[in-house]
Amino acid sequence: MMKKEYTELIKWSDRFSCGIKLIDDQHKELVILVNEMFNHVAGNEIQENEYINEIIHKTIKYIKIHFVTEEKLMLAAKIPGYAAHKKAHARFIITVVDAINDYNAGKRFNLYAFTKFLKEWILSHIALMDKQYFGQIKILPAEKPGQMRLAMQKQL
Ligand code: FEA
Repeated sequence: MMKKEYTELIKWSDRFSCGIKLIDDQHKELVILVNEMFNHVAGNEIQENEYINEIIHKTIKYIKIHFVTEEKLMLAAKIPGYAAHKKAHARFIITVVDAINDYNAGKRFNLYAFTKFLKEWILSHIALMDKQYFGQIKILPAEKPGQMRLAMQKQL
């Protein structure tokens, strides 16, 4: 049997970079996850359930770490737009939690739809909203990048 070629649904590029390594590194993890999901080859029912549980676990872990990281840095930077950005995160979390709850209630987990949802989030939120928000940090007055560094050190 021919081995399926690995295709990058999303290729990481500068287009996604917000200029802060800590955040970019976390975003890269989501890009890797989406590419993995896109390349997943379905197995039997037991293997599929295991795979879906693994995806759910990785997504929850990502959400817990990433949004806390971003929101802490945003608060430290004191740039306008925090509330709207946090709301966008909350909407994303609700969609993910709804999909997980449906799955736990016995509905089929639509891997294709979930992959597409995450891909669209990367193209909209990461490439636009995160980039725009964290891009402002580069043009902050002198004392603010210092605050950012402090906040980032606490994160690490
Ligand atoms: Fe504002 Fe970052 O959040 N992106 N993710 N996921």
